[in-house]
Amino acid sequence: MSERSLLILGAGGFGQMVYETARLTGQYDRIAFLDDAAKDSRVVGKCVDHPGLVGEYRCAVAALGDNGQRLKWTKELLAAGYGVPSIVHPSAVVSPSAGMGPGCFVMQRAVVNTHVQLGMGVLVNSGAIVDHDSTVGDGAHIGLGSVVKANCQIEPQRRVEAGEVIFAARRRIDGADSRELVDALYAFGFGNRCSYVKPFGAGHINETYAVYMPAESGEEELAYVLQRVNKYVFKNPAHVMENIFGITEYLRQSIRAAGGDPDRGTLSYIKTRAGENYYEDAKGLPWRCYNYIPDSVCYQAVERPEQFYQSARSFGRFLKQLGDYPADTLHETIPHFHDTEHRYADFERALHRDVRDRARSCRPEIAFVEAHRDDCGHLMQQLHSGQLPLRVTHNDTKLNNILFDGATGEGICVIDLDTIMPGLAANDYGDSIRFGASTAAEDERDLDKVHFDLSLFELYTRGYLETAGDVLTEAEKESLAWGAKLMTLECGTRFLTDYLQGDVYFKTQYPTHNLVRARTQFKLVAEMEEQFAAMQAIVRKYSA
Ligand code: ADP
Ligand code: GN1
Ligand code: MG
Repeated sequence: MSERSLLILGAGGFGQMVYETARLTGQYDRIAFLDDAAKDSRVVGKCVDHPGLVGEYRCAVAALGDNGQRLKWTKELLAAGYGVPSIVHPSAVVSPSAGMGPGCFVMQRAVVNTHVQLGMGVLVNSGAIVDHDSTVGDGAHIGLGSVVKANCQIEPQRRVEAGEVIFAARRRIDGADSRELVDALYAFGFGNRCSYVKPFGAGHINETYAVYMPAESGEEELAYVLQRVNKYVFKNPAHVMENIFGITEYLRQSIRAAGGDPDRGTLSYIKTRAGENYYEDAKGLPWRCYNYIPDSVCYQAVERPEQFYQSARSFGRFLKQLGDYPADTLHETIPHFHDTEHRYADFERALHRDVRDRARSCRPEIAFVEAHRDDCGHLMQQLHSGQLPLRVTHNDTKLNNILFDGATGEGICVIDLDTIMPGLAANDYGDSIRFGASTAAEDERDLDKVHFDLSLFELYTRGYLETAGDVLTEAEKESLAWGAKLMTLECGTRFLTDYLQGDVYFKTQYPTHNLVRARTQFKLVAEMEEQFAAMQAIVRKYSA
C-alpha cells in the first residue's frame, strides 16, 4: 500500500476540487474516488465500499458538500482505520498557530488566522477568512468569500453563506439589561473588557450608566460614564453633540493654556469606534460617553455650605471661560429654553388641553402661575431692549451638574453640557439658587421643610461675583435677584406643565411627582418675594 494514496468519498463538483487540490499539494500520487452515482474511470466503488479498501489506500477524506454527510463519513473513515488528513490548497494561508481536526478542507486563497481552531470535517471555502481566535465546530462550512470575524464561535455543521460576515457573539455584561445598552458598550469599544455597568446619578432627563472596567491593580474601577440622550427632550442629538465637542475642546485648550489639568477641568468625550461623536442604537436613540474623572463626587443636595460656595465659583468661572467662545457656532438645542413667557404659553396650552384631567387636582398651583403671568417677561424684555447681553451660558446649573474633588472638596468641573446655548447670566445664577438655596430637596413633600435660605443665597452670590463679577455689566448684576425668582417660577411652571401633560418630559417616580416638585418651587418663589429687597441688597454688597 502506498503511503501517498488517497481515497476521496464523493466525485461531485466539490470532490473534483478536492482531487485537484490534493494533486497540487504534491502529497499524493495515487488518488481514487468512491461515489454512489458518478461514472468515471477514477471511481473505484460506492461509498459503503470503503471498509474493503483500507488495505489499499492509506488515507481517505469525505469530500461531500452536505455538512451532515461530510461529518458522518469523516467519522466512519476514522473508525475504519484510515488516516484522515486535511487538504489545504497551496494558495491558502493557514497560521502556524491554527489547529485543525481530521478531514478539513481549506480551499483556494482562504485564510485561517492566528489561534483559530477548526474542528473535524470543516470546509473553509475559496476566499473565506476565519479571523484570529475563532473556533469552527465539526462539519461547519465557511462559504465562499465569507468572513468570520475575530473571536467568533461557529457551531458544528453551521453553514456560513457565501459572502456572509459573522460577528463575534456578545459577552454577557453584568448590569447591561437591554440589547441597546450592550450595543452601545460595543460601539464605544468596551464590550470585550467591560466588567459591569450600573445606573448612575439622579438627572431628570438622560439615562446615565457608570461603566466599570478591570484596572491594572486587579480591581474593577469606574472608568466611563455612558448616557442615552433623551430624544424627546433633545430633538437633534447631533447638534447637542456638536455643541458639546466644540465646548469641551475649547475648554481643554484654555485650561491647558492656563496651566490647569484639562482632564479634570472639563469632561473628555469619547468617539465611537466608527469615529462618530455619538452612537445611534437600533431604535434610533443616541448614546454618548465620557471619561469618569477619578476621585470626583457629585452631590444631590447641599450637605455643607462650602459646597454651594464652591459650585458658585465653578459656574462663575465657567461663564468667564466661555466669554470669548463663538456663540454663533452654537446650536439652540432646546428652542426657547429659558424664555419664561414662552414657558407660560406652554403651561396655558397644557392647562387648556388637560389631557389627564389633572387640572382639578392642582387649582392652587395653577392660580399661583396665573398670578405671576406679568413677571414672566421681566428679563426677556431687558434682553430684547439690549439692556442685557446674551452670553454663552450653561442653562442647567443645578448642584448635581458640578463635580467636586473628593479629596479637596473644590468644584472641579461643570457637567451636563446639553443645554449650553446663548442665554442670560441671570438664568445660570438663578437656576443654581433655585436648587441650592433651599432648605429641602426639590421634591420634598412636606412644604413646612421647604424654605428659601438667605444665608445660602448670600454664599452663592459671593462665590459667583468673586469669579464672574468683573465680566458682568451693572445691568446684569442688577438682574441677578430677578434671575433667581424667575428661574424658580419657570421651573415650577415647567413641572406643573409636565404634570398636566402626563409626565412626558421629566423622569418621575410616582404620579404626583411633578406636582410635588412644582409646589416646592412655588413655595420658594413666595419666600423670595418676601425677601426680595434683602436679596437685592446682598447682590449689591458683592457687586461693589
Ligand atoms: P441629566 O440631563 O439626566 O441630568 P447629567 O449629565 O447631568 O444628565 O447626568 C446625570 C447625573 O449623573 C448627574 O446629575 C450626576 O448625578 C451623575 N453623573 C454624571 N457624570 C458624573 C461623573 N462624572 N461623576 C459623578 N456623577 C456623575
Ligand atoms: C432638568 O437634566 P437635569 O436633571 O440636570 C432640566 C432642567 C431643570 C431641572 C430641574 C434639559 O435638569 O432644565 O431645571 O431638571 N433639564 C432639561 O431639576 O430640561
Ligand atoms: Mg443633570
